[in-house]
Amino acid sequence: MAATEQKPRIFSGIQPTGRKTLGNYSGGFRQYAQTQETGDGFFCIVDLHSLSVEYDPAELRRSTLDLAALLFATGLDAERSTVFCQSHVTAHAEAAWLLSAVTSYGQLGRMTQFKEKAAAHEFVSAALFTYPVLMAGDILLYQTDFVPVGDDQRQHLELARDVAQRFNHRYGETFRVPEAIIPEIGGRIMDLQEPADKMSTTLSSEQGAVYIADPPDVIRKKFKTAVTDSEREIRYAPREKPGVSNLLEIMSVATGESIKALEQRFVGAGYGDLKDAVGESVVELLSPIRERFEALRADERELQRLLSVGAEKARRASEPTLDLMYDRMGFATSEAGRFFGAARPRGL
Ligand code: ATP
Ligand code: LTN
Repeated sequence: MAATEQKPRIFSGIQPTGRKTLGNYSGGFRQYAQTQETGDGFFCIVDLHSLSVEYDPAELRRSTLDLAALLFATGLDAERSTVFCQSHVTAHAEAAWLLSAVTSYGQLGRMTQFKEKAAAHEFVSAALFTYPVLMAGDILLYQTDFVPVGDDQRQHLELARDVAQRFNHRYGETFRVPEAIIPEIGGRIMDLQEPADKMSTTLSSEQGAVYIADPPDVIRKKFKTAVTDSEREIRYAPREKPGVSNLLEIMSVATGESIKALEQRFVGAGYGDLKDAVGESVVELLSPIRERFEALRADERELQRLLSVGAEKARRASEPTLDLMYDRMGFATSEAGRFFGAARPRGL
């Protein structure tokens, strides 16, 4: 089949460590479920990425299954989409090494996420530094067209595109050059207490982040104490009024109403009214997700079964590209070794 007749390939990754936030929902989960409607979606629980900062091995196992439950609870369908674990598909680790040869050391050092996380940890691992190379491999192995992510991943996506182009230039056409899809509204949800910073799984305070698993009363309280400003006017102006603008974006994500419509709705209202309304809209958004999540996470065997179906599909989809990478880079085949030429990646 010609490439143009295929559905676009969608790929995104999400880390299994830490409690997932409303920011992850807005820039991540929400988009995954939407893009699955039009594309051929691969959604990867990036457990190998989680080694880059200190973590607890016993917790990783449980939180990996929890994240699978959350991906299904937010609307991914195991029949239509491929949901799998990065460590179950060894091509990811292999691709990262091969691609490190075409990744610039200087560019890795300029990554904002690396600088922020390096500053926050006493032990800075080499994995934290090379993290974007593994991410580039995740995406490129699947000949991905679109990558739905939050705004914080823009720089990593740029690096993945550079790596693809450098490889193609040096070794011959091998990868599709992927494009990021970042939502215009809700691409960067800010911390409720520090509206100049993004709401972060690892760097936000308990009060600054809303967690998908927070009970309704906790959510309401977090919004009641959200930082705003000393004016009274409810309008969208992210630079001058980051706190209020963030609340409007959150409400737009939760209800589907435009920012304009919300500004009109709140003409003459006070910040207290806005906070209550946003809190309520988020409770309504997250409650059904939390219920589905609780039901799904109870059945560990079923989650493991679904992940093994996903891993098999992901292995089959990534294998031809990995073979082609080895081939193009000049690795010899052994008699029993990798078979070249039998399979080609989609579209090549
Ligand atoms: P950390 O906050 O520690 O950097 P993370 O939450 O960004 O971790 P993941 O859980 O892998 O890491 O992120 C999954 C998705 O959520 C990514 O696409 C990321 O861009 C998106 N995301 C994360 N935080 C936000 C936010 N505040 N607003 C919008 N999208 C976000
Ligand atoms: N770096 C991303 C997680 C991630 C990812 C990916 C996202 C790893 N591999 C591939 C999109 C595509 C993060 O920190 N949120």
